[in-house]
Amino acid sequence: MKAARYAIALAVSLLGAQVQAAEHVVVQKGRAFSVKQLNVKQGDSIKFVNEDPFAHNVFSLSETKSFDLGAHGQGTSKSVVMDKAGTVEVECAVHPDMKMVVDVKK
Ligand SMILES: [Cu+2]
Repeated sequence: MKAARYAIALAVSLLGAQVQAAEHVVVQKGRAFSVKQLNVKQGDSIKFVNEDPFAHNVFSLSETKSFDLGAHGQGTSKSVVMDKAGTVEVECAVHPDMKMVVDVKK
C-alpha cells in the first residue's frame, strides 16, 4: 500500500514537471533555422528537426549553455535543455551561416 502511494506521488510530481517545462521545435530547412530568435523559459527544451536532405549539426559556445549535439541527418532530431537563464547563440558546424539566438528567461 505504501509503495502504491509512493508510485502515485511520483507520477503526479513527474506530471507537474512536464507541465512546467515546454518543448520548442525549431526546423532546419534550406540551410537555415526556422526562427532567428526564440524566447524560452529556464528548463524548457528545444528540439531541432532536420528537414533538409543532408546533415546538420547543432552547437553553442555560449557561456549560458555550451553544448554540441553532433550531426544528424534528414528526418532526425536532436534536443537540448536550456537549464540556465541568459543568451545562447546556436550555430551549425556544417553551415557557418546557420545561426540563431535563444533568450532563456527565469
Ligand atoms: Cu547546417
